[in-house]
Amino acid sequence: MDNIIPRPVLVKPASGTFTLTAASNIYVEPATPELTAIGQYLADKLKPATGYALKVLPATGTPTAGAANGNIYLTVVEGDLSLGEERYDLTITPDLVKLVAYRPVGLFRGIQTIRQLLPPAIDRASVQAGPWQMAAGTIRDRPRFAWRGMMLDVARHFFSVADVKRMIDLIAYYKMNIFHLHLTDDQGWRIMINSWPKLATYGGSTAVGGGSGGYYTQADYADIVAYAQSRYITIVPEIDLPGHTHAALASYPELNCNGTAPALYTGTEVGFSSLCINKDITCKFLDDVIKELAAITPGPYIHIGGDEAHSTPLDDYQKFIEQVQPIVQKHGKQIVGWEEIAQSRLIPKSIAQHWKGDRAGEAIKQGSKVIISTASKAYLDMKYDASTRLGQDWAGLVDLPTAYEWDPATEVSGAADSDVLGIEAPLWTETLETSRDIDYMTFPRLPGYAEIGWSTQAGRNWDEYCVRLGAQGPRLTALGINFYRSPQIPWQ
Ligand code: IFG
Repeated sequence: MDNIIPRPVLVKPASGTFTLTAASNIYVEPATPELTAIGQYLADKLKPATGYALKVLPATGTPTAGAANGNIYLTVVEGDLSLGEERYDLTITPDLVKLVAYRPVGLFRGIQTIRQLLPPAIDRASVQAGPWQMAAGTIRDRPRFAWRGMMLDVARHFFSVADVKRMIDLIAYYKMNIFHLHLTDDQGWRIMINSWPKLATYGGSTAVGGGSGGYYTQADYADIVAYAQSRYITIVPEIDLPGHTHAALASYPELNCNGTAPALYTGTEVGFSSLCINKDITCKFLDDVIKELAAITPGPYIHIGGDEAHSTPLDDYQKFIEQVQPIVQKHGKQIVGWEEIAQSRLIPKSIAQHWKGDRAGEAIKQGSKVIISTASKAYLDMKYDASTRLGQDWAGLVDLPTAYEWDPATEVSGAADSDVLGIEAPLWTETLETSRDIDYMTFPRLPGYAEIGWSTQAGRNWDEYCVRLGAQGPRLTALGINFYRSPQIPWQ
């Protein structure tokens, strides 16, 4: 019970073990469609390695002694939501695994703990020997931060719906709840906007290095969103504006101040592009894009980028950000932006994402909340060390201790704990082309970010954590993850 990542709030081991068998049932109460689906998710996760087709059955009250023989019981009860909707209590005895939550999302988070309490082979894709035992004990758990996420840049290099779903499933295993999709940039526009189709068909036709690119149809995007929702993960779509817009400018001549569309760009420079701020059609473009994106995004957030607008005069930039915010609000969404947006007047409930510099403090002074993605600690595209083939090093080298030994609450000077929504680890893909490349830079640093987001700061230390991370090695292997076997970790 002492190898779980993220570390639970309270773990009380007890004597004895629970054994999962082919005769075990998963009981849910109340047997609503949502709880039944959560029960089926667990059954589906346990089936490949055990070969058991566990039944999901309705229960009325803790299963009786007869039925309590080696069963799992998932239940949602009325409870104190002041400690958040994701809290859960897990009690394991030799007879019964009982998971109690106060909202279905808490059950889903607790199921990840159940998965980690079973032997590492449980995550293998083919039938293994077993026995499938869990140590008895009690766990009470809930997250520290509400925003615990990863960002994937699908603009520099494009990644398939299947690749994106796989990453969503993996961050769910570590109880993350936000997946930020960086959909547009200079090298590619990756989401179909029906009123401006060439953004995707032409603007999405290439990538860094000149490859074939690609884009998500609105049906693809709906598929990704639904998959994330089934794992209680919110998709945050980003349309990066007014900089990082070369792909859009290349797609429509009328968007350019000089009425001429530049050629597509396949390099890796930043800061050279800008929408034409003082053109009426730019306003129509913004409204059309945000309207369509909001309509297919059930989550509350739209990220409008705002970073590295080095080719937008400051007064134009300030005007632009003040122009975009009411458009996002009109379409019913909350605005998120990289911290440079704090150079403008921000509307209430806007969110600034700290990555470098000191604008996040200014956003807080305006009443905004912040997400912490400090490049020198949380950028997953930073090399582990000088020998790392992939990635960049402009923010420094981010080895495992560097990625773990910090507190989001103290990254922005003047920020109170309540100003910090949480943590997000961005993965920029200038140098990454395959799913295995994504794995290599994301793991094993991501479990640490998940722990920073979920677990209490008190008691978190590298010497204790690195042993727990080492014990995750067989699980990462079982999950088929191409992770970097850092020499800094005592891998089991
Ligand atoms: N900064 C740029 C990204 C990407 C990154 C690579 C932000 C907010 C450098 N903007 O990070 O587009 O190029 O590490």
